[in-house]
Amino acid sequence: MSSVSTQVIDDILVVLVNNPPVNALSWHVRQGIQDGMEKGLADPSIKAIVLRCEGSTFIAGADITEFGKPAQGPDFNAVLNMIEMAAKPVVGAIHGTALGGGLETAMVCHYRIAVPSAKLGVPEVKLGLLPGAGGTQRLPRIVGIEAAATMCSLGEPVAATKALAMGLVDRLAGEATLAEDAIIYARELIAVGPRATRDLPVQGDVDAIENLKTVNARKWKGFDAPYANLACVEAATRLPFEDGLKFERTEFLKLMGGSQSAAQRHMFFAERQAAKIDGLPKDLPLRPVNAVGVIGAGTMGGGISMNFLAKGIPVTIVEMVQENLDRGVAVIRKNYEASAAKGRFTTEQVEGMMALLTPSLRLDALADCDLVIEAVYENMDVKKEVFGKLDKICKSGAILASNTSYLNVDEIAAATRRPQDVVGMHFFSPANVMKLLEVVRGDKTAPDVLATAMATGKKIGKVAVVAGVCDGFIGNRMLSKRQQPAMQLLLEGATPAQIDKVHTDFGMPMGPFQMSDLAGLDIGWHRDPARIESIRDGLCAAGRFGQKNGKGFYDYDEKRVGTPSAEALAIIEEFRATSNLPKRDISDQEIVERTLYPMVNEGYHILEEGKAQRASDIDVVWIYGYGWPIYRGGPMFWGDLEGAGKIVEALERHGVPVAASLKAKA
Ligand code: T1G
Repeated sequence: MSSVSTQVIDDILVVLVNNPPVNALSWHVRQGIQDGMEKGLADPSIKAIVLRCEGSTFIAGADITEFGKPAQGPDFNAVLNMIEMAAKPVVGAIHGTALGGGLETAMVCHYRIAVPSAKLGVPEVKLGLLPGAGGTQRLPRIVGIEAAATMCSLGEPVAATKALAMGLVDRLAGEATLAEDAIIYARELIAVGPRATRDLPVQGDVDAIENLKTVNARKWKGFDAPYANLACVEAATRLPFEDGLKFERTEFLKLMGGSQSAAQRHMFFAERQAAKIDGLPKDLPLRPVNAVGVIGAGTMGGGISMNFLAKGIPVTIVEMVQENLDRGVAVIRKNYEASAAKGRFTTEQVEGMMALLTPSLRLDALADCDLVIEAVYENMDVKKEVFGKLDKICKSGAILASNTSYLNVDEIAAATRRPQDVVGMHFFSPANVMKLLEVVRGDKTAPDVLATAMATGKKIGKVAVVAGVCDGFIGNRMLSKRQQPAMQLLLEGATPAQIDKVHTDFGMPMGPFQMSDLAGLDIGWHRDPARIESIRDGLCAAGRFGQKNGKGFYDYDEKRVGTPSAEALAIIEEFRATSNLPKRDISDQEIVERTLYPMVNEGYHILEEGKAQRASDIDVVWIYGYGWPIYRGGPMFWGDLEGAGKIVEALERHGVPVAASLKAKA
């Protein structure tokens, strides 16, 4: 298998990598580069070497699919040392992305030339790893301590133009003339000679490392990799190069052997897998989506519209009442201006997006839309009425989508004569921020409608996951399996703070009761203060609706910081007394067993019913929709780490019916 070839252009040897789709450093690529280098170094007529890639990108890193498998081909570090210590100048010619092991390869090249659109970075921290082939020792020698620490610990790439200013790139090539420009540059360097990166001094302020820890403490809570990355960069400031490499190796192997990186690598592939629809051809023709309609200018309708406007897709937003329409449009503008204030958009871009928005009080303004997304009040009769009208108004072939978060999409579709064109597109609030999109496939949803909804989700920057029609689809269905036992545990003696702490210590952004207070305790409340049938009724009867009025399960200050509430605890106590349940001490382990294990169990039920395509999709839903910590890989991946046997034993001990497939796995 040859994924690396060489070309001789007078006295220059070009080593050309071609390993689609992203020129990952598979063993045969490492072998090919080594062979190419040996050829170039041994041939006296060759005065300089260019390393370049075919296809859409330079090397995008080590081949992640090889991790954990028996090693094949040459050791990566040996290949890198050969390039770095070469007696002839070696130029790295970069286009697309130079990431991870790809940037490490470029950094052992003595010089780097890149097209302006290229991106360079070390994203390993996003895989729970660090640049383990000298990246943490060579990068600070090229760009300085602060920039290296930032790039390694945050994992964000830099544009070639910025890399030029940082010294990471030595020259920019013409966007379409990289091959030629690299040859010209290499020829100029023959007289200059090689420049080994390891010999460069480490410069800059080591205090930058501590500053990064301080600034990112909240974001990095629970993560190992960012700190390991910074420890390696810090080591580069005080250890000789070879000792720094050894330090890096030790830290790398620790991370590679840990569950966090296994979880984050699982998520790397899970996110890409989620985009695939089993049984549908990859190249199924999609329906055009060049004009979108949104019904409802409330929080969800506004957020949904912003996603499309930000991608240059015109939106017609419809409301019933002028006042609501004006408020909705004003909120969209305010949100964009807030983002512009943070430098995300220019004022011109904000005006450009707002110009693509057409407010209307008339549903028939949506007649020519390719996709219409309904985001009105969660009531089946209202939904049916709206879809009945859309059925008469919208052009043939238009996709009719509902943003319902739990109602039956098949029932909504049945309100039209074209159920094949109806699909659920369940966005998460705030819809312009949250990355998850549950695309709900109805019984009659046409394959191209499903595929178009999924592709549209990707186009507007969402991670789209196929869900089947059932109560709460994937995410909310599993959420209810956490909320219900959490309430029961309150009755048996636990407190909201204890239960929430178990979840935040686990890595969730908030626990069941903090989440309820955020959502609002009065959502769906029967509004009869005399009717106390649950703790929530008791809290609502006492006027405790959650964060929105400063009191719920917790009391909230003006900054919405919650503290345990004596009144809420008294209401819980009073309700427990009426339920005659004995109060007892409840361990944190029991809370995990009764609030997290049932979610895993429900995941197996969802798979058994075919409401999710694969277990990893469920993990994607929980990480991108509910803040499940990515270093735990999602409920299904975590369930495997916990062990099916342990989960089944605990569920049975707590009287929870166990899914057959989970029991089988145990
Ligand atoms: N290894 C193996 N497969 C990879 C891969 C990789 N590094 N990168 C991408 N793929 C597959 C991916 O699964 C998908 O497959 C296809 O390529 C297209 O990817 C020693 C330890 C480069 C920006 O973290 O960020 O180097 O789904 O859909 O949107 O220090 O891929 O089609 O079957 O994402 O155009 C560090 C990972 C590795 C970069 C392109 N590198 N890749 O985005 O396409 S660790 C990374 C990306 C390392 C060293 C360490 C993106 C991309 P399939 P895609 P894209």
